[in-house]
Amino acid sequence: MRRKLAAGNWKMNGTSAALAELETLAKAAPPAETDVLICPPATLISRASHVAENSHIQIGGQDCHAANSGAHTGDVAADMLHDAGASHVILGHSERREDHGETNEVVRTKAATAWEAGLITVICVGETLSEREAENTLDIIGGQLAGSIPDAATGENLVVAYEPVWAIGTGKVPTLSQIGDVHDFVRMRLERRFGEGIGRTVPILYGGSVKPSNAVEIFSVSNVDGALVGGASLKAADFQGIIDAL
Ligand code: G2H
Repeated sequence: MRRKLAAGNWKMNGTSAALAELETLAKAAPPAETDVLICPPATLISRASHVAENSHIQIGGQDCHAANSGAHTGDVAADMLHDAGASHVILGHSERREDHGETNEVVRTKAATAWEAGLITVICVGETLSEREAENTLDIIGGQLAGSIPDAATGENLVVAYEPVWAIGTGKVPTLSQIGDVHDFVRMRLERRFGEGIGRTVPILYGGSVKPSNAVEIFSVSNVDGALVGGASLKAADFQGIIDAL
């Protein structure tokens, strides 16, 4: 049985005061069969891990470098995240692909390094509006899956997040059938490449303007195993509403 995952991506938001929101989440009753992950900015990971200790909340990074160490000013290595208390790392978010020119190959190399460090990777894929309008969505997603996920995927080290770029932070949400089509396609590609055992175990998250008010219907779609949530993960009450909808 696949576990469900509610993952919060705080992006470049939050200083010490934001840990109060995490504290509120950590005090809530643990949901059955659902994992809860918060990915704060790198500066807060260590303290967030401390706040979340002995609770059901797991802590993750938002990116890591492809190398384990070295002369890479400003970057963070996967084993540093792990050492700071992270269990997961988000890789290949469209904002990283866009702002930092991350290619599928870069994401794949980072994922391999993250797995060596013992992290679970949340690998993001998604099409732009022009790619959707040109009816290239599944080709783009297929290429990102093939190029960004290393061969050594297991049911335990990989989560895939489908985030249509045009739905991120815009309030625009795809129709349920658009979400379902892509999630079914991702599941099919994972099963075909990694075999049914692994392919059926990997959780597939939807991301892009998920809120407490639309979470129930999004989670009703087949092969939607949870959400990667940006804006609505910043306030404990909103994110708890999404967790409760899973
Ligand atoms: C998509 C999502 C979180 P938001 O990027 O990764 O952000 O929920 O704000 O659209």
